[in-house]
Order: sequence, then structure tokens, then C-alpha cells
Amino acid sequence: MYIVHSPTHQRHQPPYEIFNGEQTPHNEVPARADQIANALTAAGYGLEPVRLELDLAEIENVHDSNYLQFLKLTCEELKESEYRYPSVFRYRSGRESGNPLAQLGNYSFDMYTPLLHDTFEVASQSAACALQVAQTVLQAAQGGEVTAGYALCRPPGHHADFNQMGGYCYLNNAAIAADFLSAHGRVATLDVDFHHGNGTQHIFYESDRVFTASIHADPDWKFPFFSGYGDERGRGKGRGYNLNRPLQHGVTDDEYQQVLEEVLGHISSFRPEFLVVSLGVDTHESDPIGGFRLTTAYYTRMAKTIASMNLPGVIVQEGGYNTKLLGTNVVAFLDGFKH
Ligand code: SP5
Ligand code: ZN
Repeated sequence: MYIVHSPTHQRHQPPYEIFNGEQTPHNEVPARADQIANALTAAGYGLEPVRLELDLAEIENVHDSNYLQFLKLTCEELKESEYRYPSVFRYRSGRESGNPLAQLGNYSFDMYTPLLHDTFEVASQSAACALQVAQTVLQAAQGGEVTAGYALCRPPGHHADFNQMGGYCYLNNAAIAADFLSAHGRVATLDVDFHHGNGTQHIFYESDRVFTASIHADPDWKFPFFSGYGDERGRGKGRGYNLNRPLQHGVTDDEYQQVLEEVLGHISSFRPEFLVVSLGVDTHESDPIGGFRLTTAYYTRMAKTIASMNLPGVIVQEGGYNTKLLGTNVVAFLDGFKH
């Protein structure tokens, strides 16, 4: 399994999340990626540092160039120790404002996702990890070989929309990989993070080149609340190319497996040539912010089931917040995915 990571991710360290107006400990901590990297190494997997540099001109299908410039310039202007949280969100008057505080609220949808001096650079490297894996998997596919690779992305990406950050996400790593691959064939994205992949869904909502599927906590119960319902099926020529399976509290391995098999059936009917998996292990029974009851052993079974589609695959790390077990769960998944 080809694995890419970015050793400089530690420089993005959100100081806290703001919940109900109060500072609460941030869940998306550097220890997450470090713990995964250590577990992978201990399990005998080799990790490659990312060498690709993200070219912003190449991701303009995925992210608004004004949003990218805003991220880049805002981070550059911050001092090493500074950070910015939004305070004022877009008011639905139809007016725009160039005021930096207004811009911050315009390009954010929550108060969990601050900008720090190094955030844009680290997020770009995270996206580059996904893109480098996608390039390698594509090359192998063009040589007639079906392979899979894993991008140890941090920060995660699946909540980041065309022009909005949120849910600890700035750039949509999975969408960037999927958009790149879609120039070479039909792509399916399968999001198995505990939370709905709203950014990925929305970015491809009107596309019939990328089929997006997500299995997640019912948005009436959990974040991101405003997206992820079963009746969201795509729009325009993308109609029928989005699939959501919202689930209730306490889902077990066997219940999840049933839904997964059903979703894979729909994905197969689309006849994809590439698969991008948004892997969140916040579905684990021990996760501090999740609410499902999946076991470590199940990740191996889940991965075997997904790998049985026998497609060139890019696995992208999303959430998972139990910093003691994250690595064990990711290793369990990758062990099951090996073709
Ligand atoms: C990538 C990913 O998994 N992002 C998840 C973002 C969801 N964050 C919501 C966390 C809310 C936790 N704080 C609630 C405190 C309740 N007492
Ligand atoms: Zn999540």
C-alpha cells in the first residue's frame, strides 16, 4: 500500500473550538496524525513524505479562487502566534463586504475552524498528499494495475465546500483527488466518516462524472445539520448521482455492513473506474464525539467489502478523535484493503 503523509502538519494547531460561546478543547489535534503514522510504521507500512506542491490553478473546479486567495492572504498576514475565528456570519441581505471580519464569516460556517499563520500551507500539503496518491494510483491503472493508496491527510477535508471552511476542514482533499481522477474516468466517492461529507457532496452536486455517497450520523442529530438527508440526490445533470444514508445513534457492525453493501450496489451501477474513500474512524465505539458502535475488527471487514469492488482506490484520512486508538483502527482498515 502506497502511503503519503506530510511531516509538517504539526504547525497547524487550533487552540480551541468555540461551542456555545465557550472555549472547549480542540479535537483535531496534531497527535492524531502522529499516532496514525506511528501505528502504521509499527505495523510495517512504509510512509513517503509528500513531494508534490499544490498548484492552486489546478484546483479551481473544487475551490473558488477568491476563497483560496482569502485563505492564503489571511494566513500570511497573521503573526506566528496569532489566530482568527469568525464572529459575524453572512447576513442574507445579498450585500457583500470586504471587511476582513465579514470575509472571515463569509468563508466559514462554524466556529470550530480557525485560521492560523501556517494553516493554509499545512492544508495545502494535506491536499497534496491526496493528489500525490491519486497520481500514483492513476499511473498504475494506466499500466493495467489495480492498486490502492492512503493519504494521511491532516487537516481533514470533507466538510470544506467550494467557498467555505468548517468542521476542521479548509481544503477538500478527497474532492481534489476525485476531480483530478475524473479527467481520466468516472469516479465514485464513498464517505464513511461519522459525519456527513457535505463539502464533497456539494462540490459534485451537479456532476454526472463523480458519484458521491456518504454513510453518516443523521444530520438532524449531529453536525453538519444542514446537509446529509436521504432526499438529497443531486441536481441538474447530477440528479441521481448523490446518495446519503443517514443512520441513528448506536449503529452496530452488522447494521453498518448491511447499509454499506447496499450503498456499494448503487456505486457499482454507476460503473466507476476509480474510487475515493473518505475514511473517518470517528464511527468507532470509543470515539469521543461520535455515537456509533463500530469495533476495530469491523474496519478490516469494512475495508475488505469496499476493496472487493476491485477499483483503483485513493483512501483519504478524514476524522477520528480517540488519539489512543486511531492508528489501530486505520491499520485495521488498511490491512483489510490490500488487494
Ligand atoms: C472531519 C470531522 O470529523 N469533522 C467533525 C467536525 C464536527 N465537530 C463537532 C464537535 C462538537 C464537539 N463539541 C460538543 C460539545 C458538547 N458538549
Ligand atoms: Zn467526522
